[in-house]
Amino acid sequence: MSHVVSLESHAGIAVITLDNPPVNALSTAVRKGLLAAIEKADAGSHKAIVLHGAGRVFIAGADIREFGQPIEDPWLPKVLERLESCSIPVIAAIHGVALGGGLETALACHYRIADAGARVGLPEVKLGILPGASGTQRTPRLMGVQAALDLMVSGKPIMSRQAQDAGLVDRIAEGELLPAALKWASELLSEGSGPRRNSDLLVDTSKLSPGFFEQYREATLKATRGLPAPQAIIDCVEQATRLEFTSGIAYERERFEELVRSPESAALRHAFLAERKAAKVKDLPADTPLRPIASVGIVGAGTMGGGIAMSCANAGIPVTLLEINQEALDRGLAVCRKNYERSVARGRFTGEEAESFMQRITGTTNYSDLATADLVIEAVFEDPDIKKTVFQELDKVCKPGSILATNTSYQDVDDIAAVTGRPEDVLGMHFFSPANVMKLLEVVRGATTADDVLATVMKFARTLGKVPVVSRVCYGFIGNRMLAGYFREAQMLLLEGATPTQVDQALESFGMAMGPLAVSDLAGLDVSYKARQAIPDIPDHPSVHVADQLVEMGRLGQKTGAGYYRYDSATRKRQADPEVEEMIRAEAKRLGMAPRTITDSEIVQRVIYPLINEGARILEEHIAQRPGDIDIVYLYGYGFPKWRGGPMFFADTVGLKIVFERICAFRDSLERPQDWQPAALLETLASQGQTFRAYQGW
Ligand code: HSC
Repeated sequence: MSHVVSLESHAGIAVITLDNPPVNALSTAVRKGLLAAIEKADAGSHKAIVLHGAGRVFIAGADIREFGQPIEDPWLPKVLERLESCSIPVIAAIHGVALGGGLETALACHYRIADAGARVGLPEVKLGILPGASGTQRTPRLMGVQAALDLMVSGKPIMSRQAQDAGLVDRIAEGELLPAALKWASELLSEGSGPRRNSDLLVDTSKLSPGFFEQYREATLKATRGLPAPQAIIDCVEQATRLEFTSGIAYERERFEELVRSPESAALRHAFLAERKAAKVKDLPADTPLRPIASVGIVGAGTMGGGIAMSCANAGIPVTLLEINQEALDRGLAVCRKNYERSVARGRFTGEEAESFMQRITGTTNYSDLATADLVIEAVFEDPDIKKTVFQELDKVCKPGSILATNTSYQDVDDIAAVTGRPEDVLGMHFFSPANVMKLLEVVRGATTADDVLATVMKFARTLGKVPVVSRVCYGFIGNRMLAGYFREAQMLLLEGATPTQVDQALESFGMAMGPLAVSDLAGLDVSYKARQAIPDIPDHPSVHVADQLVEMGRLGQKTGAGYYRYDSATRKRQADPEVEEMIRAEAKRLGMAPRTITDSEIVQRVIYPLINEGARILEEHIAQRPGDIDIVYLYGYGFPKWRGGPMFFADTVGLKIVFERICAFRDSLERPQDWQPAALLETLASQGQTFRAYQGW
């Protein structure tokens, strides 16, 4: 029929197979092929149709890469209308996943059978859009208003049994799916059951309380920070309760088209594709061999080591956790246990699951117990000499071929590798705290890291459920290196006249999960203070004066109940503190800086543009592979709002020329021009009218 859709006959039943690897996305070719196959099957001598997918899934949805371009005919809603109108029964056979347009396709079929392990869902909201091929109109007809809203507003898939209970799936296949679907088709035919169109159903509104939609809207608005897609989904479902099917579809189409053009959707689609791209290393051949990782050793049972151990244990990997003495080891293991207990109390794991995870973590104080580990991750104190000593020990005891990783946030991975006799087996694995929760993993590729070591760790990161991004070696790698300017400007703004509350609120309104000063209080102001004290002859920079004084006043942040803010001991809620504001004014006066009124928009530019500028330098120096990789680091490790796509994507939406000119204006108007030198790459792209999106990197 077509290279992506085939039609075969099985004893009078037409089997239409979609074969568009890797996930049977509904690209133009698939839609064309499917429409042609439906027409042929319906017009011929077939008695029923079974629709299924080749490969690992039924259909993962519309082809995300086609959004943002003119949609070619036939549109999916048209294909599905034709599918539903078939004069013979059509059965969807679902395995793997039926997501987005994939589930909408299944819902347009007359009957649905699924594998017990299949998942179905409408995750469009995560891409800033709504189900645009009848999903908002069909789901409330089949599963009721509340359940349909929950499915679409959360975007979370459900298992096929849950879908069966909810009315989305009719049967769970026993044994192999396709034979079960064919058998069911024969049964339906022998019973005389014909097409069953859910567009003929009415939405049941009998159980809806008065004001239901208003209440749902309000609750969603708070939970989704006012993003447009969830609200549009609610509007569509409300219309489904009022309009007949075809008018509901027309309304859904209108709202879909509005959303697909929105900047939020463009950013979320970018984030989806950039995340998958980041997992690929440009110069590694696809067939690079992988080393097996069946066991992991971790050196250091502190916050990071314990978190990494839990992350491995949760993924089914046995861990040996090493500490310097029994007391420190017991403390580390007790923290892991407590964290698991907390997860059980929150309902994240069952008690048995938590116990089985804990069983996978074995403690030791003896390096020789790490001898057989396939991967050892060092997570000791951030001191280069201590780290080097650990690597010398590991080099002595670990079997040949085991991968040795450092969880350093700043140190030179090449220097660490050089103390071993096997620098090719060494690389950085920079986890983010808490390591059992945070998804980002910066994989630091040293100058001598072997290809198979890098490829193995990239794959292993996915096994842990992490989002890996490759960074070359530099101080702070991608994420922390960029932070320097971000924090510098947040602190300079205080001296120039802004309050901590104003700075943090401006950035939180921009969408950051937490403002930079509140983040500093959370992390502990003493951490960076000690790091500064440890650098001999560190040049004085006024930006750290306030932070230094806070530490010297005993205000270390949340842990002491006071930092930039004062914290309520029960709720941990932050409150502005006049004592701090007075100290800031006194310090500014001492430095001869007169306070001025600063707008929220200047605050955002002053704090976010240094991220973009440093990101451009990181690209120039080939530290990051692509602008999208930098975005992923910020989305998954630093609380940058996903709906803005990351700092580099955000720069494109502002326009690189505008960003560049503003950076130059800050250079020319602020006291420290050396802090605002524009990156050469930014200047080049701005002058060429280019975007980071189009920049291919190295
Ligand atoms: C949608 O369906 C909108 C509808 O309502 C229709 C609207 C029509 C309106 C018409 C006009 C009115 N497209 O994640 P993985 C690629 S929106 C293209 O690493 P896994 C992915 O990029 C869509 N490509 O694998 C990667 O490519 P690479 C709603 C897609 O096993 C490869 O597949 N659906 C794609 O960890 C492997 O992906 C979704 O949001 C797609 N839809 O997870 C589902 N989906 O090899 C999104 C995947 O080149 N997808 N790719 O790197 C997923 O959640 C996951 O990919 C899976 C697989 C769970 C499917």
